[in-house]
Amino acid sequence: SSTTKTYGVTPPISTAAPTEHEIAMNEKLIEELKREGSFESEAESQKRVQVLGKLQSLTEEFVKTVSMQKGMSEGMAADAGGKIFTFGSYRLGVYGPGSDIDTLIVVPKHVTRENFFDVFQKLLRKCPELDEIAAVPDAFVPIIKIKFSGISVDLICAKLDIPQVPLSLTLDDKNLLRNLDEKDLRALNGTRVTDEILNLVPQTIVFKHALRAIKLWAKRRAIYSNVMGFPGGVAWAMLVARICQLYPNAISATIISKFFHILTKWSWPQPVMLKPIEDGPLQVRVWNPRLYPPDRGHRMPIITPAYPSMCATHNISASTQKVIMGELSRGAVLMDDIMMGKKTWTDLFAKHDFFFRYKYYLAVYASSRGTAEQQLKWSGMVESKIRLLVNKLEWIDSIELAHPFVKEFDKIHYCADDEEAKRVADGEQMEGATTVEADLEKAAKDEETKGDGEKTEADAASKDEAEEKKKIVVYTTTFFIGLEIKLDPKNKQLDIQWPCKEFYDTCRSWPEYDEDINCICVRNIRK
Ligand code: 3AT
Ligand code: MN
Ligand code: MN
Repeated sequence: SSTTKTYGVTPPISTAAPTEHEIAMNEKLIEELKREGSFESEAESQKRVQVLGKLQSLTEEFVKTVSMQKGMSEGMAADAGGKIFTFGSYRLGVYGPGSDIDTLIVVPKHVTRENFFDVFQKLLRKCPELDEIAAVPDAFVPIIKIKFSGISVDLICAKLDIPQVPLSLTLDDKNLLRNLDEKDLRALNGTRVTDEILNLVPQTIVFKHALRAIKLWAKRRAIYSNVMGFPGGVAWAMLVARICQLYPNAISATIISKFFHILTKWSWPQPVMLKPIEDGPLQVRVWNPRLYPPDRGHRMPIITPAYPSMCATHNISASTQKVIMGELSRGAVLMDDIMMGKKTWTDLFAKHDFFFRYKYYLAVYASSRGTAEQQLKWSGMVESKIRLLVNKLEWIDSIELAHPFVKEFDKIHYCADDEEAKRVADGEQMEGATTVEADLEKAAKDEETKGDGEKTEADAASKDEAEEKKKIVVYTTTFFIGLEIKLDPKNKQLDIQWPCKEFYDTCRSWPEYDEDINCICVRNIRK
């Protein structure tokens, strides 16, 4: 079906229908996506639908229980309702076999977040389908993570200022946001943004297949990670959606080709938007570079469509922008060859060469002498600061590019004594133990052999019995940064003391930092 409606902030570039050749290329694309394991089986998808059905019933039971506890009659309590929504890859229709279901539970005003962690959690624990459960009530977005009938589900909760939440409720009305606290607003945002994106694309199927391809490409090229300063899932979705708006009748293969060509020529920092930015009823900031100086610093702004609009790519730095633009150019060249039959889709999805591309690398070692849990928290905190280190490195004259790798590498070491533990934590060279060079090489190998975006089990440095008897356990997480250097011929020294010092100070100012447990250090490697 062809459409002439205008989607987005400018008229379409072309409303042409696909050619036979484009249709054939599209079929090849779907075949390739299937080969890559992008789609889940029909049976598995059915299971997801059943899980969601069960979660909807549990939500109604939850709201009813709390309502009756608060003195409502059974009839009124049942009418209080409760409804689940989804967001993330499941809602966008781009989920694969390993994806979770990101689920939002919306409750009426008399049901609290405390009730969610108490009453709802108890209901979940009574279900025979429940395999695992972990509640994180003090997270930025409070969450219950479960495995249910073998499927991972992220559950978040939002309370609206209305007495009843009927099944017919939609979340598009921005007046629903009145009188909510920040946590409720954050919980609602994911669903409101994904719903809007889907409403703003001309053909959902075309969008979904194109987004599957772009996500696969971005993961393979190692440019998919919001924390590390690349676009994340929502940002990539909005970019694909914008191209769909510009070619409303095109097929996915064409959208992908246009994606690379349009985005390489885009006059950044002109923002990518799916609709005009709206004003609304809250006292909150809406993205506006004319009003807010920090918004002027966004290099590749991609703006969320739901009120209050925000920039989904504020983490992009000068370096990661260069890397992204390089990948987009590669894509544009390849797409021309693919469309002409000189290359195939497989070539587009080829793996990155991060570990071979640079002569200089930095290895950031975050380590704990303690429990795996302590290391998880510490390394997560350090990960969130890598961008700051990258920004500081960019200030050094001789550093042309500081390219953070999107994934970290975990290891467990069994050490005989204090001295060994200290050296391991520092990523120091020593006989029989780890060296930075060896770690880099191992990371390169791991990347070649492992699947996309898969987080792997921490490697034990040594597994034989004698080693395991060693008393001290040290967990290390290593982050790599590739450096492009242009050394001053008069002063052939690379001095990164200042950025590292600043980075150490930031990490060590973490409230839970304990110098007997946590260690942070940066080492450089010249290949
Ligand atoms: P998968 O198919 O699940 O791998 P996804 O795009 O659904 O891909 P996630 O489930 O990790 O990815 O995230 C879904 C959304 O949840 C994306 C973002 O809006 C929100 N989100 C994820 N992680 C965080 C976080 N740490 N803080 C805030 N929001 C988050
Ligand atoms: Mn998800
Ligand atoms: Mn999730």
